[in-house]
Amino acid sequence: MDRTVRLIGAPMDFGANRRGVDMGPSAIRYAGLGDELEDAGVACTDSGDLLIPRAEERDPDANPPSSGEAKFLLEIEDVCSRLSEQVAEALAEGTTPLVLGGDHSIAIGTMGGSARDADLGVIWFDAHADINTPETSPSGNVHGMPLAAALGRGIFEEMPWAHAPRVREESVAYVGLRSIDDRERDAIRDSEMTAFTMSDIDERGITDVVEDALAVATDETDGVHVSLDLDWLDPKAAPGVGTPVRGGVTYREAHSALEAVSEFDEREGGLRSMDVVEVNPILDEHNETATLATELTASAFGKRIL
Ligand code: Z70
Ligand code: MN
Ligand code: MN
Ligand code: MN
Repeated sequence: MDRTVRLIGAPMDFGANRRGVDMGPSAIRYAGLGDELEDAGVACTDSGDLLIPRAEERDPDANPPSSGEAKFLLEIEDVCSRLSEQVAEALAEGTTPLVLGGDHSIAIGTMGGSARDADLGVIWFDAHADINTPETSPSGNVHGMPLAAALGRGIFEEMPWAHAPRVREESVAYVGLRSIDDRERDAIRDSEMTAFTMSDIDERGITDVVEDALAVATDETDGVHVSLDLDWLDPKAAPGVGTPVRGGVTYREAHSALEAVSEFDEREGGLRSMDVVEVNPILDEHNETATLATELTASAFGKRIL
């Protein structure tokens, strides 16, 4: 396939309460992402990193009262607005944006740019639902809110910068949920989103679940955004994440899932954008989690054993 992937680093940790994910883009590049992608048969260009202020220089609570309890929301707005421009530009130039996080709040920018000129389906590989709003969040951490922001839920309705204009609830599928707040559970039940939990994977196997998720995300859309939070995996496979949650997918299941993404892509040409988030090199062991992030990304873009 003639594809050029454009790497965009977003070394931002404003959305998480554990420092360290700002080093994710370096760790992932150091693990050899460019070479892995070339092995997968795609060309790769690198736009470098977005410039991000240091959290130490900022006041997490310097938000207008209208933004509620969301820490560093002004900084996140600034970074995600710039990211959204770069993602839209990459697509306009015929390349596929691959955004390296950073915490999961960067997905607000990726989806915003990717859904500007296309109806976008979303597959959310994550232990967490990330559907809190500033009103429902127990922590105030925006990495628990990016899907709510993109969909304009709650107070985010009044923040157009956060919206992914052409993502509909019906086109969003979660895969691998296992840590959901009560109010998030209610939000999912009252929504049109599709949620596959770890129990679904236990019962049906990863391949079937991912096929169903792809069917949801491709139905009446122009392309799919894949958001890969490394805490989706079991901490045994991915120790270097801010909030490890036991009972996640295995190394093999993760590979099959992302290979299924690329097989669909070969059939329909529909992987439009991707982000890889929440790698925390400070908590990692010998860059294992960044290396895994690299391998899984290569799988999504078509790398095979044989
Ligand atoms: C919880 C919250 C969370 C990580 C997202 C946790 C959110 N639901 N944690 N990603 N690692 O605070 O909103
Ligand atoms: Mn997440
Ligand atoms: Mn998560
Ligand atoms: Mn692979």
